[in-house]
Parts: sequence; structure tokens; C-alpha cells
Amino acid sequence: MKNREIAHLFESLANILEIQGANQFRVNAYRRVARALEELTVDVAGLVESGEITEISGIGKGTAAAISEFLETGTIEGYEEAKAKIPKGLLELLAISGLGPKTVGRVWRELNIRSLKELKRRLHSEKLLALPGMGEKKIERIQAGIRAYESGAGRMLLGTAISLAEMVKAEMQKVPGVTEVSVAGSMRRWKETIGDVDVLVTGGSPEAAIDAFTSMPGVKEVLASGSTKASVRIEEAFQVDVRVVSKSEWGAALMYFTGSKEHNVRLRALARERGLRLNEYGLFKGDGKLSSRTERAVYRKLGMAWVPPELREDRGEVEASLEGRLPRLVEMEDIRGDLHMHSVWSDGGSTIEEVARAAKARGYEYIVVSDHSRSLRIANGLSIEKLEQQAEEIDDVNRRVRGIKVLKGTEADILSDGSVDYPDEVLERLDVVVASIHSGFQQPSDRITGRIITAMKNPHVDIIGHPTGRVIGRREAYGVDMERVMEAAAETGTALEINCHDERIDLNDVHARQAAEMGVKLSLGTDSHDVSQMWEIVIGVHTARRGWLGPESLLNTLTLEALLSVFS
Ligand code: DGT
Ligand code: CA
Ligand code: CA
Ligand code: ZN
Repeated sequence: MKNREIAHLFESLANILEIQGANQFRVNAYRRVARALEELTVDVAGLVESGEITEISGIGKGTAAAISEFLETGTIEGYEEAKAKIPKGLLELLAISGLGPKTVGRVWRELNIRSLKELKRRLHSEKLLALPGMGEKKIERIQAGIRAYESGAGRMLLGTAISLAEMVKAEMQKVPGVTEVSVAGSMRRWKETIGDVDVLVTGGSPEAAIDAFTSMPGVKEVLASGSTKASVRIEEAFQVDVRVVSKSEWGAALMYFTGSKEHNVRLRALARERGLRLNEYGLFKGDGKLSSRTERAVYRKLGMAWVPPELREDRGEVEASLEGRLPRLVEMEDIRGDLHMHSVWSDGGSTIEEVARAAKARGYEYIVVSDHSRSLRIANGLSIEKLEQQAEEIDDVNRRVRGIKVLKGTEADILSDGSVDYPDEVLERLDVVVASIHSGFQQPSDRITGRIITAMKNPHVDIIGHPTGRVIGRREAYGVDMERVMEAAAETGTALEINCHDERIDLNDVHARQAAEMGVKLSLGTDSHDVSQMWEIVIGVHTARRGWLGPESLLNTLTLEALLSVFS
């Protein structure tokens, strides 16, 4: 489906026009188109074909023509023209938190700042400070945004990398003779951000595979192309590497290119200690090859059990594997429900019934509808009255949709004094209370840690949502002292969330592992604002695996009955 890609293009077009200072109605119209495409649950190509596309609110004849132009040619001429009219570096600036298209447009038109480099150089100039809408506070925010951006620059979010990897895998599987395709590198290990996507291929002729790879749809530039390996750039910034290896060396190659580098270094040293040699072609003793065909065989010959890719970070997995004490990691099949989801009642796009049906289709036993609470006005937080009406609708959906239980929940704000956004008698009536910080991100560590601990002491609070508050590449974690939060979670029996959304992954793998070791229960929540985001539970499952978690550490593996007794 090209929906997301086309949506991005319209969003980008809106940004470009806004940077140029175009009429706000036009800008907003394109944003609406982007939003509509993003929220579509069916393939836009089908709607174009049937002509139904113009029935979608916000999409007229002109837009429909542009969409079908994209489907035919891979771009929209009007977009390319608009893009050519502004300096290239301006679009990069939009990725920085604190910088919207209006500001970017202003600094460009008034001060002729055309790139991140120029902006950094003039960030503290009088002229910049004097621009309308600027000020010390705003500049500080931009500076923090630049820092966050640069620390994550050039890395993809998992959601982006996953769809890229799927696309490349599908293309390579079509090549005649190819028998096996696998992702390798950080994507196979499910690291939280991905530098480039690595793909391994075997079977057929290397030339055919490399040809097919470098001429895939979406390739904007071929960065390197040899007889058995190639690198391409897809869209603006996404790099994919492919390597063609021989079938007999598949296991050794897959191990090598899965990494991590640190894990590989340990394995090579281990081989050396045993008078062996390990490289991407196999495990050797003198001139003789001991094994190379499968990963399992190579690990076995090293005296090790096969190590799940998520653990290959040299964080104790080599020793555990040698000693036969690798943990049984949680699997997707263990997951019985999603414990953090939004609906149209607050700022989501799906109704409770839609959410329930989608959850049932995924084979879940239960889900928690946890819309925002009353203080979070920008997210249309629910008043007590609304929360009561919502409860009636949930009862109704539970009567109508069989085989799935919708639990009544809230994602309640933790207020500035650590109290929770609804009174006790309201919280008491809910099945599940997720409590999250949505304000005062800049507070000193003691203050913000204290707020979270106070919230955990509230007996109605079951789960702390996105405990560190970081948004990858955009916002640093709040100054929270996780050690103290974990201790308090263990004491109060409050679960900590692994928020599964690719921009959050919060807790991350390292914190999740530490929490579980301290006896804290973890809870997976996608924080979906639309049923199309529910798939992100896999990100949480793999993050949990990177944190060495077994099913016993996650609330989501409990039966409904057991879950409710934990929350009671
Ligand atoms: P990334 O792309 O930054 O998210 O991380 P990786 O782990 O995918 O790294 P990448 O793409 O540079 O290389 C893929 C794998 O290939 C890496 O995990 C291990 C292996 N590899 C690459 N270069 C080296 C190296 O110099 N030494 C060793 N031992 N392994 C390497
Ligand atoms: Ca990589
Ligand atoms: Ca690579
Ligand atoms: Zn939240």
C-alpha cells in the first residue's frame, strides 16, 4: 500500500507551501488530504481505480488526479516543482522539535538561513531573537531540539525500517532462483532505531539478484553496486544494503551480518580459544570447515545454544548460551491483549467497536480502552460525565461483540502535585488505570520522580504509561530517576509500561530488563490512536525480548481472570 507514502508527500507539500508563506487555506487543505490518507484503512490504489476516492472528505478532483499521477509515476510534478523552489536544507529543519514550517519560513525569508548549519551558527544572533514569535525560551527549545535531532540523526524509526525491510524482502523473493531472503543487522535484532537495513539473499545468480535490487521501485540512488553486494538509497534518507551469499555459507553469513559487532567479536575470540577460526564464510579448523550452513550448526560447534538475535548485544548472552541458561523469551503468541489504546472518545480515530473488532481479529482476549483524562484538553480529555457515557458504550460493545472483553480504563494525567486526574470514586469504577506524565517535562529530577512515585502510591493506579517520556529524535526523557521509580513500582506493585509506539519504545530494552530483575511487572501498550497502529505490539514484544523478558514478566500474557485479579 502506498497510502502512507502519498500522505507523507502531501504533508511535505503543505510544509513547503507554508515555508513559502502561502495562503493558509491551501496549506490546511493539503494537510487534511495527508490526514485522510493516513487514516485510510484500505488501499488508496483501489479507491482511485473505482473512482470512490473523491468521496473521501477533503479529496477533490485535483487531488485525486495527483494521487493517480503518483501511483503511475512515483511522484507528483506539482510537488517536485514546489520543492525545487526552496533550499534543500530547509526540509531537514522541519525534523527538529520546536521548529515548524512557519518558523522555518520566517528564518529563511527574513534572515536567509537555508540549512541546519546556518541556523546553528546564528542561533544566538540578535536578529534571530528579534523575529516575531521568537524569544529566549523558544530559542532554548530549538537548541534542545537540535541536540536531540543530532543524536538520532540518520537513524530510522522501527516502523519505517520494518516497512522498508518488508518491501525489499518481497522484491527479492520475486527474483527467479532466489530461495532464501532474510533481514540481518540491527533490524533482525530489533534495535530501537536502525542505521541501515541489511538484507541477505541466497539462490539464483548474484547478478540477477543485484540487478533486481538496484532497480526496485523507490530506489532514488545506487550508492554502490558490486558482483555480490549493493547499497541503495530509498526516498530521502533510507539506506538498504544487500548481500548475495552461497547457500552452503548461509548460516555463517547470517550470523556475521546480524551482528552485533560486539557479539561477533566475542564469538571470534571464543573460536580462537578453541583453536578455531570464525568468519562470514564459516567456522574452520585449519583448512577444514566445521560448519557454515545454518546458524544453529555454527553455534553448536562453538559449544553454544542458538542465541535469539534480539539478545546478540554482548550483554551476557554469550555466557548464558555456553552455560545452557538462555531465558525462554516472550513470543507474540503469548500476548492476550493490548493494555493501552485510545478511541474517538478522546483523540483517537477509531470507535470502541472498531477497536474491539480489530482486537478480536488479532486473536486477543481483552483490550483496555484508556482515553485521555479531563486535564489534557489538547487531546480532548474526557470529563467525568463523558467517562461515564463511555462506560455505557463499552458495556454495549461488550454485549454486541462476543469473544473479546473491552476493559474500562483511562490514561490519566499525573498532575503537578502527583495526584491523578480523577477523584478516587471515579478511578475505583474503572478496570485499569494507566497514569502518565503529560506536563512539566522540564521539571528537575526530584520533582518529576516524586510526582510519579506519588501517583504509584495511589492504590487505583495500575500502570505507569511511557515512564521516561522520551520521543525518539524529538524529545529527551524527562529527568526522572528510573532507579527510584523501579523501586517504588516493586514496592507498590505498580506495573511499568513498555509503550510500543515506534517513536517512544518507553521503557526501552535496558530499563525493562532492569525493572523485571527488580521484580516489577511490565505491561505492553501500543498507545494506538487508530486500529491501523495496533500492529506495533510486535515492537513491544521484541523490545521485551531484547530485555530478556519471559512471558511471566508481562501482564499481557495473563488470562482475563488473572489480569483482573492483579488490577483489583
Ligand atoms: P545499524 O545499521 O547502525 O543500525 O547497525 P547494524 O548492526 O545493522 O550495523 P551495520 O549495518 O553496520 O552492519 C551489519 C552487521 O554486519 C553488523 O551488525 C555486524 C556486521 N559487521 C559490519 N561491520 C563489521 C565489522 O567491522 N566487524 C564485525 N565483526 N562485524 C561487522
Ligand atoms: Ca544495518
Ligand atoms: Ca549495513
Ligand atoms: Zn500518553
